[in-house]
Amino acid sequence: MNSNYTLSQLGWQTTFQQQLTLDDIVSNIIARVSEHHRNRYQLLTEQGEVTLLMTVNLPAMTVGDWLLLSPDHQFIRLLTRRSLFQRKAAGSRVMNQLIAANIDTVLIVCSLNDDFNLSRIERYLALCHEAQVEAVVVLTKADLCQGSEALKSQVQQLSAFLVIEMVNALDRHSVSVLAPWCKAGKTLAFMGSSGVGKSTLLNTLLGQYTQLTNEIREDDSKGKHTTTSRSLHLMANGCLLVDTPGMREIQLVDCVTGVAEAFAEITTLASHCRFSDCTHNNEPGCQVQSALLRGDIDERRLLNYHKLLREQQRNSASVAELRAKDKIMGRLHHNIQSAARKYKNQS
Ligand SMILES: Nc1nc2c(ncn2[C@@H]2O[C@H](COP(=O)(O)OP(=O)(O)OP(=O)(O)O)[C@@H](O)[C@H]2O)c(=O)[nH]1
Ligand SMILES: [Mg+2]
Ligand SMILES: [Zn+2]
Repeated sequence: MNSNYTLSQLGWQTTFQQQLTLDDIVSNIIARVSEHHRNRYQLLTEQGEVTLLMTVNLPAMTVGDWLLLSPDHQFIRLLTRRSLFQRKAAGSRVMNQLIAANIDTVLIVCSLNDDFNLSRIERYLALCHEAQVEAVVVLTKADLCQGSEALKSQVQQLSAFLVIEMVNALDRHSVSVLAPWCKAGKTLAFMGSSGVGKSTLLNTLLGQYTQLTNEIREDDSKGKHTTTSRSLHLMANGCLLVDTPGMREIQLVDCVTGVAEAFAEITTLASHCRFSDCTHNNEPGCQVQSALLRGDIDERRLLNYHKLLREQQRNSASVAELRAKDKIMGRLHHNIQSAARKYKNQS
């Protein structure tokens, strides 16, 4: 990415400005994370591109973050985020992994082929609600699908308020339905499974083949995990786009509010159950079960609600436990260090 941009072109907003002193502005450099690699961050500043190597002293950061650098490009501090997306890191580790920060709108990308999955959309919606970020569902591969309207109405049933667009991500004219969100200074992020067309959408919006794309597997319509890192790109009209790798699993962590809001009608019903600790399984006076029996709520949706709530509880507990252990280890390390210093001074 060419890096001679002004701060407002990079998506600077007043909430960040308010966090700076006059001295910060005069003496230091403001930077935005544009790429997140295994051992370094790529940053964009008004003076050009800067590479920041990862060290233990740096806080966890992600694409979209704003930070302050000294004139010699040393990290000073991370600015408070407007929004943050995170998940439990894949595999057995119980740490959370940052996905993107300071996003204005998330495009939840889902294809209309065999990979179409309502429960996965609900999962992303929970993440968006938790981060308090507007979400738009983008259904791709409309050109390859016969029954696209029926699938769209299934998504609409998740929430009457949900904004859904159907596109052929390869076609500029078709993708122009996203124009209302592609505004100068706004940062949009694409999220969704591998192979759904996130990078294709981004390339079409940019008007150039910037991000590598790859055909999906023929046998099961799954993607090949073509994009492997997160990156920020600038559209000609000044809108900023974040491409993310398709995630095999986006396990929720610290997302209780997000789940409650993504399943608002179930949450409302649950608040009217006879028992305040109702598990909505078979308790008397359970409004959720009654609604299910009446056919007012869908069984798949209810099962997904239970699943996501349980998942986020389990992950949040493990992450909290790990943080507490880290804190104890940190304190222990500190005590050993100061004891060693004392000993050294005495001897
Ligand atoms: N016909 C058609 N093909 C599409 C559409 N969107 C994406 N594709 C194709 O789907 C394949 C996968 O697209 P990518 O953009 O690489 O998918 P991705 O979501 O970025 O995948 P990862 O980087 O692996 O997460 C490519 O061959 C695209 O050309 C669409 O709307 N219509
Ligand atoms: Mg991609
Ligand atoms: Zn109940």
